[in-house]
Formats: sequence, C-alpha cells, structure tokens
Amino acid sequence: MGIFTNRGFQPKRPSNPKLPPGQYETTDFPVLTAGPTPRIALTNWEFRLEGLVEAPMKWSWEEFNKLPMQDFNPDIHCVTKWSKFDTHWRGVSVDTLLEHVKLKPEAQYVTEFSYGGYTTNLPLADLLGGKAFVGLQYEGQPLAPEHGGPARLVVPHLYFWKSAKWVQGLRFTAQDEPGFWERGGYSMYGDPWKEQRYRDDDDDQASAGSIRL
Ligand SMILES: Nc1nc2c(c(=O)[nH]1)N[C@H]1C(S)=C(S)[C@@H](COP(=O)(O)O)O[C@H]1N2
Ligand SMILES: [Mo]
Repeated sequence: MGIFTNRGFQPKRPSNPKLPPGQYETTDFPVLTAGPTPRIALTNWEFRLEGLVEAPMKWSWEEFNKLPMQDFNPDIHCVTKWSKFDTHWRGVSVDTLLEHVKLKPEAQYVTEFSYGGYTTNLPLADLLGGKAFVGLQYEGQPLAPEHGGPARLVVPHLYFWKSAKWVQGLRFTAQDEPGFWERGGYSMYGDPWKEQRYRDDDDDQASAGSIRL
C-alpha cells in the first residue's frame, strides 16, 4: 500500500553486498601479468624476509613447505574491475612467517618483491592478523605458473595487484615506497571498497609524502 510498497521504487537488480563499487562478478580467473611468466626451479626457489629486521630470514622450498599451512577462501578484486568470489587456497599466513624474525620498530611498510622484478607496497598492518598469506595451492592443485606458482602473496582485502605473483620475499621499510604499478600512478593503498584505483583516489594520509602523478 502506498508509495513505500510500490515495486517501482525497488532497484531492478539488488546490488551484491560482496561486490565493491564499480566491480562485476566473474567465475573465470583472468591472468594479468606485466611481462613474461618467470619459471623458477624449486631447487633454486627461496623466500626471504629482509630490510628492517634484526636478522634476515630465508627458507628453501622444502623448508617453506614444512611451515604450518591453513585454508583461505577469499573474494578477490582486480582493479580492471573483475571480482571473483569464494576462491580456495592453501598457504602460510604472513603471521606465521613473522614468528621467525624480530621486526625493528621503524618497520611500518612492506615491499613485496618477486622473481621477474615485480614489486608492490603496502602498510605492514595490512599483512597481519590473518589478512594475508603466501598461497601455494589453488583449488586443491599446486598454484599454476601463470597465476604466480610456485608461490604468490595473496592480500584479498586490497586490489589484486597488491598480491605479488612469484613472490620471492618481503622487505620491511620505514616509508611507504611505491612499487611497480604504484610508480605508474596506481594507488598507494588500493582499497576496493573505497575504489582507490589511482593515486588521485588516495586519501591525503595515504598519499602524504608521495609524488602525485
Ligand atoms: N609478479 C607479478 N605479480 C602480479 C602482477 C604482475 O604483473 N607480476 N600483476 C598483478 C595484477 S595487476 C593482478 S590483477 C594480479 C593478477 O593475478 P592473476 O593473473 O592470478 O589473475 O596479479 C598481480 N600480481
Ligand atoms: Mo590487476
């Protein structure tokens, strides 16, 4: 009765609360890489924690696979506007990795660095508390090379470019140092819920001290 029950006032397609603004859902898993897919022999693979730590740490593939692993089922959001819901990963949380180093107090930011030279930056806090992991398996299989295998970082609450494929390690820094896409004008932080795609979308705090492109 009356205008409050008039169906004409209902949105035609109710928006999905899992879908950040400007995104669409896909069931594909698109591949997005700047450059060729690096092939890393597992005998040469290593993962490092370096920078502002009391003593750097590194693991071989064999050592890394003995670390405690967990299942993660995140929704992921790419800045090119696809989102994929309920992906299934197995990997090692960054919290578990950090049990093996003592961070210096100035360590407030992290640069993820990869085989092949890719880098991406984010605040340390965004890797803690179960929010990020190094994924080794995807949908019950070893992670495919094109998606970052043998191992990639996954930080699902930020746009997916903050999830470095073929990750080689984490470098702890005092300042927020722009990585590959960030130097090209992408957001220093990349919150999909705030639609922080480009540097101009960052709030003042996130872009303070960085070059505005
Ligand atoms: N090493 C590396 N990691 C990377 C990239 C890259 O080019 N190189 N691209 C990023 C971008 S822009 C996205 S959207 C995702 C894509 O991951 P996918 O190819 O598994 O979908 O990886 C991110 N991680
Ligand atoms: Mo992306």
